[in-house]
Amino acid sequence: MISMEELINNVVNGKAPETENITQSAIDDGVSPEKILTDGLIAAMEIVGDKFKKNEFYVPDMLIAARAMKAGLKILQPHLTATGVKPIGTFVIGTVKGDLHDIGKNLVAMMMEGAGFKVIDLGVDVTPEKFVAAVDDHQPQIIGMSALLTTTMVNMKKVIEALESDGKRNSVKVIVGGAPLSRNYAEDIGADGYVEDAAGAPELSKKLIDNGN
Ligand code: B1M
Repeated sequence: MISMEELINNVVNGKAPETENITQSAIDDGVSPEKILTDGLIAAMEIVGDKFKKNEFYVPDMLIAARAMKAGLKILQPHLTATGVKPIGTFVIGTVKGDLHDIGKNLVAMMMEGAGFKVIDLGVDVTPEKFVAAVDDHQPQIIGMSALLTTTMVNMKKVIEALESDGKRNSVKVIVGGAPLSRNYAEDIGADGYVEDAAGAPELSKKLIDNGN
């Protein structure tokens, strides 16, 4: 039986092929995808972050750990997302300008897809102009923004302001998330909702769509 400790060690040490194999073995052993995600992959990134803070890890170490985590996520993806479901709405997501962290954003995208949303992923380092253009192009019900840095979370407000000055703010709900954020911060910048983890994004989005009708 695969242990979560083994999975964590391989992610922390940036071993992508091993992470992929262990994730697959855990699935084969009947471990739930949610447990593998939370107690394995996400737990590993917390350790990586702590090591970075203590100067035991540097940027390249974070990068290879992220690559290993993504290898595990690739195996988990089909187990976390449903297929063939008629879209219940369109969701545009991106990591805000200046920010290159994409694992949390990718997870939110996966969860939303799994819940039956059509997902348009704008990627990382997304400018306010790109978010506004995506509203024109895709007419989403919800926009999601992710930020992992205290220096970039301020750019979420700029997106909301850009939507306002373009007359689009009332046509779309905005949800935000990411480690440095809080519910208060989300309210302060005028977002419609905040969720602490990716798993909460579909429920919040459905609630916002229902309230909007
Ligand atoms: Co960076 N990094 N990083 N990093 N990195 C953090 C975020 C940091 C906390 C590390 C630390 O100091 N302990 C720190 C930020 C400090 C701060 O501002 N408070 C930091 C720093 C400083 C930096 C650089 C500035 C380092 C440097 O260059 N000196 C640099 C910035 C680059 C840039 O973006 N411009 C940098 C670079 C990088 C890498 C590129 C090397 C790499 C990212 C690779 C990638 O994403 N492809 C990286 C990594 C891997 C991390 C840590 C270790 C892990 C992040 C992660 O993927 N976590 C991170 C430390 C940590 O978080 N423990 C750290 C797992 C992921 C699942 O969690 O993204 O939080 P997270 O998503 C969560 C929730 O936040 C939520 O759902 C997820 C859980 O279900 N969520 C949402 C996220 N977005 C959401 C949106 C929603 C809803 C929920 O709705 C729309």
